Amino acid sequence: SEVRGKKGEYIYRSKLPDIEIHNNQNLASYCFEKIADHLDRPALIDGASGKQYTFREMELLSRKIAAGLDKQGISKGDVIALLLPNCPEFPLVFLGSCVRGSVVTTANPFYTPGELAKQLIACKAKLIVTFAAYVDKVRDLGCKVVTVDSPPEGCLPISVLMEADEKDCPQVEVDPDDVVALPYSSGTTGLPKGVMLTHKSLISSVAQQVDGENPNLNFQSEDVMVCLLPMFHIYSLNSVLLCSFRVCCSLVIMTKYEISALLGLIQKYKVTVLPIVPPIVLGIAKSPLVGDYDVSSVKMVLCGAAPLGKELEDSFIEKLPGAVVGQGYGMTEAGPVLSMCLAFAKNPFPVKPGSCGTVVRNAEVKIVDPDTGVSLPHGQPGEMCIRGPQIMKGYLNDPLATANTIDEGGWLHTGDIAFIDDNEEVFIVDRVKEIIKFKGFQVPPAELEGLLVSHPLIREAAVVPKPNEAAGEVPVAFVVKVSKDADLTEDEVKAFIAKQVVFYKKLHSVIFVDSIPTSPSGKILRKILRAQSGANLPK
Ligand code: 4UV
Repeated sequence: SEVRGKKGEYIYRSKLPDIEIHNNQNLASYCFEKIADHLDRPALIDGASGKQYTFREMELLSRKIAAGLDKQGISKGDVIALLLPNCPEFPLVFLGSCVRGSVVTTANPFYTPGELAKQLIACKAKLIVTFAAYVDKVRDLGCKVVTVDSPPEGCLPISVLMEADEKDCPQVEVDPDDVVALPYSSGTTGLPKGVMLTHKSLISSVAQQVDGENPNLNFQSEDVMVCLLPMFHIYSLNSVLLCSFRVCCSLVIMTKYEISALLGLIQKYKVTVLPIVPPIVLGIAKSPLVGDYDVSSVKMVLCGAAPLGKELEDSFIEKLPGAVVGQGYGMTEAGPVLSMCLAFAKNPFPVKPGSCGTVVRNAEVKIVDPDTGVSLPHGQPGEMCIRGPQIMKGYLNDPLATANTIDEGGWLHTGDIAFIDDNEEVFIVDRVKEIIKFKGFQVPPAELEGLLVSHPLIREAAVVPKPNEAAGEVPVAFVVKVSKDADLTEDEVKAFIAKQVVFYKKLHSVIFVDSIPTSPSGKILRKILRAQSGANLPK
């Protein structure tokens, strides 16, 4: 393309050679491509109950579920919602939906009815798969509701999907650009939006990680991975579920993360691959329990979704001396993986602590000056941009937000400030986007600001991150009251928000101010507030 040819552009690539990626097929066919030799291997193991599904059963169930979805009126391109904590049914229904040619949107089952309504109405979800405990939150949305456990009145049992006749499985031709997954993300600005990930995007992303003679993430069918990260988040959906299916390794599923339960599962199933996030790294580094379990099977620890400090990484390595510890850097819109630690490769490369890995193969990265758009050489920090077959098709029904994120040259702008060192490793140093990350979960300031100004006594509000050891960041609000003597306390504001949002979006503190600093164009000057949120409050 013309951008590539421009003189003076600095473009970064993986140290691994490009590979041929067969991304013009159904994502489910791609995931099942190698199962023939592993049919009786456990694909999914429910950690709590021990219940297992082999690859043979998983593949058969994907066709049964596709038939069941069809019977329930789900056509190609229709959206179904998974409102599930981690459980075997999540990947089974996801794969069934791939086979049907429908689209899965994922949401946190702890979301409030308000949060769920916004997403499920916007994407026109037709059917929801959930547990009985969450049904009341989605009753009014006019969707069919299927429950994994015993169905409350008006809902259907999951047997309508799992026990359908696979002979009724519809033959569906998918186009590589058909959407297969629709996670929600606020991206670089504004409210959460539906991220259209296609069969091509997800096949490409998985291939960039685990395919090729020298895979970037080298795990094989003999490996055992543990899935404790929430499946509704793209990190788990892609790098844990889809990657494990592609290589035919076993996946031990944890519904509720708890450190001793995790250590027990590692010991029991001889877990070799441990994908986690920084708060769990912290939990393990600090836990005296690790010595009570045999965790010597763990050979690879992948951390991502939020920054991992070097000291923390060092103290963690002491607990798991036999493992290679490294980071992956992802963003929902990027498909999601942008860079991956090359020490995880089959023929590994030397890497530095604190790096987020090297750009994945079959993709290009640029670091641009956020003000001028000029691309920058090694060592200079700027906005990380990525291009490749794995990035999203766009935001659902939002061409403007799409155009603001993917430029005419096909580059996806991340809103992360990073530099690439002379060893081609990515170091994230700052963020120019609004998003706050609480334990790796997205907290979109625009959503909280919208709720705050809906309060009759609040005129203006701005929400910014404040550093926090346990969570990485927590949201704090700057609030302007309608008048100086308006009767409104910090606790009242916190409670007003808390009842409307999932736990990790709750405000940590509220600071009453006379005005919110804005640019001449009316944009909140978040940098100023971020500095104040760190300085004004006790750490
Ligand atoms: O959209 P999102 O919630 O997406 C993610 C996805 C993360 C990963 C990580 C490893 C994988 O293997 C994988 O499949 C997915 O978090 O949030 C995107 C933003 O989170 C920050 C950064 O600001 C992104 O734009 N972030 C993600 N990973 C890192 C990170 C990291 N390793 N270090 C620092 N910040």
